Amino acid sequence: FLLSFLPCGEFLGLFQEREPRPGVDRGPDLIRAAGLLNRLQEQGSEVKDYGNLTFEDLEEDEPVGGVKHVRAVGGANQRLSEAVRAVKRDGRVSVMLGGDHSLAIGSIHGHAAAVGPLSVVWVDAHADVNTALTTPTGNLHGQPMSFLLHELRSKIPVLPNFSWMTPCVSAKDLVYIGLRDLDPGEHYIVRLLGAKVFSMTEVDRLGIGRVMEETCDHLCTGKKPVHLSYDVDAIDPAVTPATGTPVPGGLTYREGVYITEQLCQTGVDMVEVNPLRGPTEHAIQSTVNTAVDLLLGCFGRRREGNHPSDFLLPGP
Ligand code: 6HN
Ligand code: MN
Ligand code: MN
Ligand code: MN
Repeated sequence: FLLSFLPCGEFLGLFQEREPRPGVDRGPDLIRAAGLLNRLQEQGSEVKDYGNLTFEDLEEDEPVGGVKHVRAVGGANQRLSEAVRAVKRDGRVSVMLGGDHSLAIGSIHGHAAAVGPLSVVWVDAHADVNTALTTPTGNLHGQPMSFLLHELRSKIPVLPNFSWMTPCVSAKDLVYIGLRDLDPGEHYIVRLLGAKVFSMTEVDRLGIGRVMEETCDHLCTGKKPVHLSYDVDAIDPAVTPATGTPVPGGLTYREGVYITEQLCQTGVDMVEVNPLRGPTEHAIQSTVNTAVDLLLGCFGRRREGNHPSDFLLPGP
């Protein structure tokens, strides 16, 4: 069980191994190997790699009411939360590389502990807001938002290794983009709490330009720091197939990148890159390279081109 790594002038990353679908722990090192740090530095970011967080395997971690790996995931997220808090105290933007999406619990908790109330933009095919009592699979990567939302506090049972955790996000400060595969309980919760949802239907109707305008209006951008939690399965599986729970009909590469260009975030998660789920080497590379491009977009890369502010035009 491990977590990994890297915060920089912008970030932090980590990974985690999970049973039904091993391999997701390899995401961070693949994203590093694809040149993320160099490319961020080339575009002007001062980057510090905080390394991988590693989590010990737990021998005794029986399911709790059907929820799997509760103690391991709870303990891992506690350490992650502290690691992210330290990155924020260093005055940096935190980048957490997963690993699966259950790690957003610690990442968002640590971010909020350091800077106060956050806006959260959750880009995903899934809403990840099942509670421990609504989950049809018992997988914690389908539940992180339920732990984070103030409004669900009374609906979350006491779980081992989660007592450190208190909710830190209000439903009015949450925007979902890319949704297309919700369980009935999740759909009920999202509607009950009134979170802002731009499902793939809204992306089709409005276009990604309007979606991002309305996202920024809704969050009154600038009021609260923004945490961008990006699940690569938000993008269409034709582009990012190497992931645990692919769903057809996703965001195009361009829509995915556009989201990153329009937000100015102080914390980012890039999760669910899983090479063992990629059918071919090309599929894995396409997934990893897309994750890198999304992160570059988060840190100032523009498709029209960029130049350093101190650029000097050479004369003859
Ligand atoms: N992810 N809703 C399903 C569950 O298990 O609760 C799928 C969750 C997928 C999580 O990768 O975004
Ligand atoms: Mn997710
Ligand atoms: Mn997902
Ligand atoms: Mn997953």
